[in-house]
Amino acid sequence: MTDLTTLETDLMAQIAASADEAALEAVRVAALGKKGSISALLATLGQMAPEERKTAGAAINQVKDRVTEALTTRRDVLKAAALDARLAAETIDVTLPVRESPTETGRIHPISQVMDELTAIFADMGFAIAEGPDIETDDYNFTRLNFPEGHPAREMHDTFFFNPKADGERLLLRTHTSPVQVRTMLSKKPPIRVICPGRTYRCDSDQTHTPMFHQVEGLVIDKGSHIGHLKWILEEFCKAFFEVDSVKMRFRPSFFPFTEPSMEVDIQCNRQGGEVRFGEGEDWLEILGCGMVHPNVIRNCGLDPDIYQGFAWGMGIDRIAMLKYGINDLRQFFEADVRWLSHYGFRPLDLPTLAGGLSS
Ligand code: 2NL
Repeated sequence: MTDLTTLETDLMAQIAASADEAALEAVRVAALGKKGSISALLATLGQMAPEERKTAGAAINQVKDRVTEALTTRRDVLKAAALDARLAAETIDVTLPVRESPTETGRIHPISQVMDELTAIFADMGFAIAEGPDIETDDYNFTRLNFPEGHPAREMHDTFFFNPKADGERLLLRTHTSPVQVRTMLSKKPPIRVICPGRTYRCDSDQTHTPMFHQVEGLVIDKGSHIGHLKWILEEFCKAFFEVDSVKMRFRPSFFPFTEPSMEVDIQCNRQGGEVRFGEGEDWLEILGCGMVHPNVIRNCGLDPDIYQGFAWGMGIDRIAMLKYGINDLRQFFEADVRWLSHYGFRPLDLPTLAGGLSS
């Protein structure tokens, strides 16, 4: 009987010492499993005399019942402890603030914003948007635009040239977006109304010039188009873009090889108090160049200048973006500084529309 008592004490100690359910199960199998210690004792009953079997059987079964109960109790304790540990480890703090999505934190670059604004204004007037490659031929960038071979105007463009190809042709980075309009005239039938926004390149870098900059040019080709149409379009554009009810514009004679006559356009403004206000004041600010498309250009692009006339204009997007949004250093546009972008950038879902307001 002392053996039985020792076995019970031993099993009870093992049960109490089980740290998890797996260890407890091992104790159970070792005691009550087929080859377990209690099962082995029960198997000895068969060889006993009936009297002895009665007392021994009762004693072994009592131990078995107490061990089984202890196992059950310990299992419940371990299960509850395991659940408490999981609950503590997997805590979710539902009071934490929700992390903002990129549509909230991202910002649209002011140049992209201004391109979207320009597009909305000219699309509303019936213009299509045309795009072309940044790498161009000398023919499309210069020759067809009435730049004679060896003419100093070619040098004035500070062109980035590629090394000549095997056949001697020398490609270049477009110095203006005019080649896109050349491509449009060569591929589409008039009437043509397009604007061409995009990147342009000149080998020039200082306070007011970057080697890559952005331009938008416009082109209209039709029978009977004239300077009056051009003036109206530019005035309507300036009113819409600068978000004012009236603008005064000044057209000064100028020269471009691809237009005749050619003009530079100033817009009246007020520069008092360190900021520029449009629609008022006595100062003038140059914002674009324009003119009637030179007959040679119309002819070079496969159209008859006696039937079709046209006008065109071009302006620097970076410059008008600086004017509109009070940005004073051109180079900040290209520094990719997130602090600058979070200050000057635009919220991605506030798209510029004429109905909803361009910049509001
Ligand atoms: C400026 C002046 C200008 C054009 C661009 C053009 C294009 C074709 C034919 C004729 Cl295909 N003209 N473009 C015309 C006048 C001025 O740009 O100061 N840009 C920043």
